[in-house]
Amino acid sequence: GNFQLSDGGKVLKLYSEVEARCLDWLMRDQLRPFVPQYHGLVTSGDHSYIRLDDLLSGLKRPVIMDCKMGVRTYQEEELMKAQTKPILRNDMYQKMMKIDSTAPSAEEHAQKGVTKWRYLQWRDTSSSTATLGFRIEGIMVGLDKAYHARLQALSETLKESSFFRTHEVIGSSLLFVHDHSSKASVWMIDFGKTTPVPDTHQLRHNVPWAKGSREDGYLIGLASLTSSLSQAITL
Ligand code: 4IP
Ligand code: MN
Repeated sequence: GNFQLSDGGKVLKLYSEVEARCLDWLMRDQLRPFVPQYHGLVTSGDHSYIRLDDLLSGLKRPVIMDCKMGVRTYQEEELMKAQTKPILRNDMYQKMMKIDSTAPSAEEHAQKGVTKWRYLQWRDTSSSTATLGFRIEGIMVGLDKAYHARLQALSETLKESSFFRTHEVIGSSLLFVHDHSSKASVWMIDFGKTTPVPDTHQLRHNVPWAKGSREDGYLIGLASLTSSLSQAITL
């Protein structure tokens, strides 16, 4: 996340209308205990921010892990844009080259650019996102059994949540947080690409994505993550 300022137990994150709408809903949803509490908008100069509880506030030498959830990290509209009016991104071509100089096609080498969809899709298939439904974006050192209980509780709550039933959750993370004095916890964060689906269209979250289905594979990721964690704990 692009956190800008910390503000006495709260953090200010650059405003996104999509994310603010999700947070408004989540404050009235069953999932509320699993997200940082939302304290509305703050404007400073030309910029607006959303004000959230600082999940690391009061922790000593906190240990964290950020897992990006779902079987894809691009929105369907990104695929459409790539097919209808492709915009070539040189920065994404460079990031791709840095990781694997054989990844771009001859055409992409010639253009020195790739579409955002191509880059994100390549990141998804070359990481565990496409196969396991999550990838670790930032790492911690050490595991805690309390994480397991928290993930179990989250999984139960997701079944009840009207927000979850009605939103395509893309690019959102589960943030694992603990330090040596307080209990471990897990939080859902980052809703900048999470959008409602029409009333007639409820998402299952536990099936593979097919173009147009809007499915995100969130529960595929949660199950893989939970079982990876169980294996790690018994080591
Ligand atoms: C990043 O790639 C992430 O996918 C960002 O997603 C995405 O931001 C960036 O797109 C893309 O360059 P790397 O992590 O491989 O560097 P997130 O913010 O969810 O991590 P979006 O805009 O899709 O949120 P650009 O277009 O912001 O560069
Ligand atoms: Mn983002």
